[in-house]
Amino acid sequence: MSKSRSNLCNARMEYPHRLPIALKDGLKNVVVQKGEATQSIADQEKIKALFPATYGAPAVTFVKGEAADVRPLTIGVVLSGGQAPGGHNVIAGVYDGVKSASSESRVLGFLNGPGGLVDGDFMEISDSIMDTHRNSGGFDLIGSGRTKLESEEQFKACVDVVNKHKIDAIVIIGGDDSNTNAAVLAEYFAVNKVACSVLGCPKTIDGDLKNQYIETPFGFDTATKTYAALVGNIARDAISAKKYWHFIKLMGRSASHIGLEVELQTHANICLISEEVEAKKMTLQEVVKGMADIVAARAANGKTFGVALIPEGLIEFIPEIKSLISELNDALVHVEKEVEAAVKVEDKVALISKHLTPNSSAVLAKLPEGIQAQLLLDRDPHGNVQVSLIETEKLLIEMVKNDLKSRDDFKGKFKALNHFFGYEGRCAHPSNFDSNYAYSLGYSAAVLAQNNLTGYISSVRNLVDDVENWTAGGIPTSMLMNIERRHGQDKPVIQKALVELDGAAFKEFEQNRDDWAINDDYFYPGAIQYYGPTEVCDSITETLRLGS
Ligand code: FBP
Repeated sequence: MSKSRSNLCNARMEYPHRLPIALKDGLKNVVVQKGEATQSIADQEKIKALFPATYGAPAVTFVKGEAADVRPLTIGVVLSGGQAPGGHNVIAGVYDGVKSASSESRVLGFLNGPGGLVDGDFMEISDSIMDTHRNSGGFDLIGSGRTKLESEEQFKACVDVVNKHKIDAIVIIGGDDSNTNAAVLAEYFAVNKVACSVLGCPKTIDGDLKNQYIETPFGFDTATKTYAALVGNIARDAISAKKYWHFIKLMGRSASHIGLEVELQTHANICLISEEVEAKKMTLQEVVKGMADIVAARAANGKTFGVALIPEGLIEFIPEIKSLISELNDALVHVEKEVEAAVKVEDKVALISKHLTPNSSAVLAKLPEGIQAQLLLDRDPHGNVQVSLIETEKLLIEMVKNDLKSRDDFKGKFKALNHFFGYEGRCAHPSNFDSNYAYSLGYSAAVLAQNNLTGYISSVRNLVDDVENWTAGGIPTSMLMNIERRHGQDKPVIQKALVELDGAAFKEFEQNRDDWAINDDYFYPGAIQYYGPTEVCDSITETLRLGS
């Protein structure tokens, strides 16, 4: 990174990331306290059978004390899945952690995701490389990827790499699918007596990797603050110009955590929550009618403008489309090649429809051609529909327009613009919160490695308090797992944490949404503040503050 390029970049490298009190004096002065044995979130018997060597281990907490076995460690780090602000700080935490145990410790960064681990493709991290990436956004230091680790061949290749380079631990920094990779690899190593720990760190802007031990994944704080700044700017433009409705799709995959958090930070007029749509079994037409009612009510008050937030995964939660997607996932396993080879969308639809129930086939037929094509696209390597490519915001604008046209009593104007905020937030410089949090997660992974724990994910808690009072430790990754259908098969995967409709964050939105829909109570949070008054710079997300 060139010194002359950006002052903020340079200034951020100097930001003194902070640690919880238990970790402050380095690995020589941390000991592990073991808690109760754990179990998986669901499907306990099946998960136990699939993870016999790593299942049920206790959650652990770190406390100050003289560590018994401190030795130089060689740790391999992998960045996996979508970018999230703070990734470089996890590596910095691992690096500083193992170096605090011994200056002979080494950190190897595997290139471009789990594929780099399989291929033995890595770079060694040095002081100077590390120092030019501290507190910076992006995953460009070593790159990322979405390779799924599942074949015997891949596992054997990992064993060879680990043995060849005498690696003591692999730390996989990723979301639900990547940490599933980590759990499966940990189990393989444990069963095959490979003396190398496999650990995870909870990363994802989506906010859906959490339980009582993981209060939030890193990246969510910065990404939501970045989107909230943009949404606030748009709201202010809307209320200034008074001529457009802005339909904004927000990244976040299945769960609506990002949409809900941005709504709480900005008070946009409409915010759809996919989990509510599913719980109320709403059809697409009902979702559209609800939006059109708000547009019409505002128009009746002379307000022909507004802001609507749409979660990226909405379409997957509309019950009829959810069933369609699940049938498509199973059917595509059999006719993927033929569907791919067909040039026209109508031919693709005709081919796949033969494998669908009459209901799903009818639902698919009614969707606009663009959405049909997007639903038939390749799944990602973990079997997920690529919802970021589905243009729900455009679909909703068209449908709301048609709904309003059909109303005799709607005399207003409806001019709508579409936006998609996703990639804009994934590589921002991490906020103070994410800088400290990601660094602490990495440091905790170093402690887990030093204590030969495997199949664990770093857990740093009490995040509503000052950093010093955060508690650090780890939980067995198997705690987060359940069985789900992927690529037409039942697989052990980490369960995505969805928005809880009885949680405090959703309740806060529910109590205020009618007011925010009609009255313009917009908040304009502005850009992320790195330096200045602590109540501004060190603020936490509304989701954490409200407690869900
Ligand atoms: P993960 O953190 O689970 O990898 O996903 C992050 C994410 O940004 C999702 O919100 C989004 O749907 C997806 O990645 C987009 O994937 P890609 O980067 O492959 O376009």
